Amino acid sequence: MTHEKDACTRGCADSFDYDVVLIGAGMGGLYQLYRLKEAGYRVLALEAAEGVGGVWHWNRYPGARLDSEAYSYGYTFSNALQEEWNWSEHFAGQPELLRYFNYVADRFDLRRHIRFGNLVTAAHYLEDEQGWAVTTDKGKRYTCRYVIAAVGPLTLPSLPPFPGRDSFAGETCHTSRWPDREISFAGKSVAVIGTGATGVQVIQEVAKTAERLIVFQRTPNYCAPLNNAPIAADEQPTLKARYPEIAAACRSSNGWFMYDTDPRSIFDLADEEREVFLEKLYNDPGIGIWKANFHDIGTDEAANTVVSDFIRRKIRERVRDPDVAERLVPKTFGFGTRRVPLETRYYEVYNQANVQLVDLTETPIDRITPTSIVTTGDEFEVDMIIYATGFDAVTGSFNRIDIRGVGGVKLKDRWESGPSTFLGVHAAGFPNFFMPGGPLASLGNFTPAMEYSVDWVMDLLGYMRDHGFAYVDVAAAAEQAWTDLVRDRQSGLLIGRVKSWITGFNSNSEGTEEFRVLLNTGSAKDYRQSCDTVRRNGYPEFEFSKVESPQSALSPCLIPRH
Ligand code: N01
Repeated sequence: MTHEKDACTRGCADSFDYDVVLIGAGMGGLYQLYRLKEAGYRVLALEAAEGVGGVWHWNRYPGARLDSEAYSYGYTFSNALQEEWNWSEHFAGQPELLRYFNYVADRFDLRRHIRFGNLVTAAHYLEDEQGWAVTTDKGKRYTCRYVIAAVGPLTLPSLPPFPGRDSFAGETCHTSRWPDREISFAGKSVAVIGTGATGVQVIQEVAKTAERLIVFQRTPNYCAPLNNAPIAADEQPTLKARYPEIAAACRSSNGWFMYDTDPRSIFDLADEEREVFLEKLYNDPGIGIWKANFHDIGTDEAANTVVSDFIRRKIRERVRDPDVAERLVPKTFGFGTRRVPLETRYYEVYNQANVQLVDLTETPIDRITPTSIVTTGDEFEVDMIIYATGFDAVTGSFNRIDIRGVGGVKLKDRWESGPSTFLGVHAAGFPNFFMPGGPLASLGNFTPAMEYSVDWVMDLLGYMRDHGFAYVDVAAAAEQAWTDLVRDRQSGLLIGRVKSWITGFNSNSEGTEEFRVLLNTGSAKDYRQSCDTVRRNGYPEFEFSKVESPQSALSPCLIPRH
């Protein structure tokens, strides 16, 4: 175990190596790092990957692409950045996003604060020092006053434990660990397992060149067109003039998107008007069909059925073979109660002669052999298997770290029957530990949501600095009340009754056979209101204290330089 300390050039008396150890240099982590650096904290970011970008670093699979408008997903903290960066498409692809995050890292000189290739394995609270010790898989150990875990909700891949899985002799890829090299599908028989948002994107791409594509589907989804288009050079100025308005819309909407739920009931409209409304959303760019739809489709079965039937009809119109179409039509849950994948000619793929759909509800996968996938109905010889099987979502990225708070209590144990937090950021008994965008926080369009959450953390740190505090913990009662509130909110929504990663399913790991509340699936407006009230009232749910011994005195480095 080696020990490193960032040299403080301003004569700080703190015994910690850093003021803050930040875990993760993805989209949220980079913004957090920028804010900490600007505020004068001595910060070290630890990142498992060899580069920045988080999901956009790992999910390099062909077809990976945004489905929120790029200019609503890009950072808003710097006008200069917004002016300099021109998005080439309304819904940018993974290579462009990765370039963007690398540009941000360089533009704001963030890279020198990041140690890449360091997977954090443990974070232990040091009760005497009121700080933390963080260790990595490279044998490094760092001490700090605060830990900020920006580990992302969709980080840890979920791989089905099919018998014989590792015996497969051909190439195997999980979409979220796609290798950084060109993979050709030409002349190959390729299997894709999984038809979530990722599966849909990768299937569209593989179908273009594979000799044969076999899609193994367990649950069909309600997919809707992305309607992407390039952004012409002469469109940029008009678009950029709208950036402040777009940012404001994201920060005031229900799902952090640039459009908002329609406050009317679906039944306020006559049948023909409703059809025109839905048709428009279906043909508009982006995820408006889900996020700008009538408010009651998320709570009322009858309202939801109208939209579900609309999308079902579209699927049947687009897929030529009626038997295949029926297998692609969701029947056991309503529209928008699972994540709606956005697609580009996804359904037309099933009209191609080189594509075959295997319905795993009829014939489940029995085993994998060195050359094939064997279902209970058939054997499929393949050259390559692509697992688009999702993530151990939200808690997975925390649970893989040995996080211990006061009294050595493990966060993983505390969350055994589901995560419990205050505002998604704080856990009682884990002082000076923050999780921007963590479990039970409000997520949707990720960057605006993360910017809000990071700003929340910075405001709290600023409050502490202003009052000379160096210790903060949230009251257990406040955590419980928030957890109950989020559970209540979810139980009133149709989404809370359907199995998906959002409700804690599909992690292919043990102990996930019951519904869980992982995120604040209620309105982001309510979420912001809750956070704003706590801040405005002076954080009454928190316990603060000043440092107890001169040894652990507040570092002068916590005093901002400007
Ligand atoms: O993961 P998923 P994802 N046997 O969990 C199937 C974001 N995202 O990576 O539905 C057979 O949704 C599983 O089947 P079932 C977005 O938020 C964003 O696709 O559990 N099949 C399902 O079909 C999204 O929601 C973008 O029955 C198995 C699939 O694998 C989130 O990431 C793009 C199986 C997993 O679907 C996760 O999406 C992509 C098994 N044992 C993703 N285990 C953007 O556009 C799992 N499956 C920005």
